[in-house]
Amino acid sequence: RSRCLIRNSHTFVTSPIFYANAGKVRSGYFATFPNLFSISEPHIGHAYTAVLCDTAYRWNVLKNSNNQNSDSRALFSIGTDEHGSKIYQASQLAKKTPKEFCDQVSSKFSNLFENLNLSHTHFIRTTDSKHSEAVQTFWKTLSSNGYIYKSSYSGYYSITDECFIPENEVEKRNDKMVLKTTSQPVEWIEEENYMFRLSEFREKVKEWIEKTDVVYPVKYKTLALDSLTMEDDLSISRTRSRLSWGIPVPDDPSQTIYVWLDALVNYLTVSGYPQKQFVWPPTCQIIGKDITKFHLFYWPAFLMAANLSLPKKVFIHGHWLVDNVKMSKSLGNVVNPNETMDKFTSEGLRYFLLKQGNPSSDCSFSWSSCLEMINSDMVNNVGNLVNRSTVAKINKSGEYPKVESLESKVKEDTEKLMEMLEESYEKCIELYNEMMYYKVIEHLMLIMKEANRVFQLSQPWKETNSERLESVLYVTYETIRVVSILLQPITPKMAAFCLDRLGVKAEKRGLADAKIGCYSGGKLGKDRGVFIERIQK
Ligand code: ME8
Repeated sequence: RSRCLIRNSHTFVTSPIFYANAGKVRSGYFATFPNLFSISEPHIGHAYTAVLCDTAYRWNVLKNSNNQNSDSRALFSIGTDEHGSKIYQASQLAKKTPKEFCDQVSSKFSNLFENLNLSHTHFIRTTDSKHSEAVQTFWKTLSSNGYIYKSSYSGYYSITDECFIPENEVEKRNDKMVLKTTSQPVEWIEEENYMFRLSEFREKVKEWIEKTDVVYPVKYKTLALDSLTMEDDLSISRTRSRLSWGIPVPDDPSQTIYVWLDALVNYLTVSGYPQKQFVWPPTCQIIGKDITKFHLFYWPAFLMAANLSLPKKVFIHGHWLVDNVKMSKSLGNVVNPNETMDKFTSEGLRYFLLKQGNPSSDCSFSWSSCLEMINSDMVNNVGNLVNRSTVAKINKSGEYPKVESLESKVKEDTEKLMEMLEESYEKCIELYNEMMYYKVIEHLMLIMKEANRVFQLSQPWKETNSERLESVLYVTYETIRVVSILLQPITPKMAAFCLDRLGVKAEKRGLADAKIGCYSGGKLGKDRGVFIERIQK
């Protein structure tokens, strides 16, 4: 069947799908979960991945608000990864059927995403029937293109990571074979199953990683290239008697499809595949560094084998620690994002994760730095200025003034601020495109700081000269307006609150409006008090 792919300038951002037991052990940072915190709760690292994806997506939508001709199709997918031995075992421990167990954990993730105010267009579960259909069609394509064969396979398998482990990465400890790096047990598997001709793609994938700028930030190129070294062909099925919780191989129900093949195809399922038309390829796939091999070796190899185009960008991020130490059961320090939001609000948590989160390194969560950051940036730097400059006592007419030329004293005082504002448009576009959100925030907060300084210096509450007062208010509102428009992908609710207060209409919040002087003024919006109260220790 011929397929018509859509290859225009669509936006298609993907998040990894989260294991429905939420408890993967990650290179030393996350051991198992503490008693207080059940094994099936999403944690702060998951919240970070999700918020990063949401901001990438919101940025692309904002950017395209400038471009009338751009393809309006915009997809953002996220969801839960529900098949495999690990989930099956977790369901047994919880004394539930695998489906009941997955329903419960999956809804915890979808609640978290709602609380975080994510704007995803697709929430996928790998137990959806539409997904089984996509996986089986994809399998048949790989098979008819000659990349699948049957063979007897033997090797070590890690259930925690759901992948095969080469012999040089395991060792015997207390009579048990374990992974050298994480001490997780591995099991020996010997069975007939289906193999994918992965080795045929190694060179092509290597060239793709080396010659394009698909891997971002660039420092992760080495990690991506290192992950290409070890594999021979890849076993892509298990006998059904050993693994029944998964999608059956088409035309051979005695075998179950390997969970990573199943999971990776989720990106195709949400695109509309295997229908005639589907949105392809993803424009930005965001992943944590621990799943690099799967996304930058297996995935492009599968796509090449199926004659489908490769993702345009794969963005990799580091891991979260707590107070600079690993989260672990013994330390009892795993951070639950819902508890964090109870204290700091969802916008507060989004803001903290994106400001503290430098994708190129591991990041540290701390309650005290979260509190300080929110109080100093969101409450003081942004919130206070919005309130102080809009109160009726200072702005008696309730108008957003339109000033053609600034009063001379104000002009002098705001020279630096105006310069910063003028630069901010290009600068933020560049930083957003690089997905360096913490730098966007730093940049915008410096502008707000300068606006606060000027406001304080001008003492508008004492001002009797109306021209001067109008000029100060004008510059202050322009700063808040431009900064808020540019903050929309990061803290959408706070940005909307500020823009509402200034009376800026919804259709005047596009990227093109984020320039000083392009607003025609008007009535301020209602005074709705403060956006976020000072957070107490
Ligand atoms: O790997 N800090 O699922 P997962 C930052 N189902 N990010 C973290 C983190 C931490 N401490 N812990 C986890 C899987 N993550 C597969 C994906 S996609 C086809 C299948 C991130 O629930 C992790 O890096 O173990 C990954 O990107 C995401 O959460 C899901 O992890």
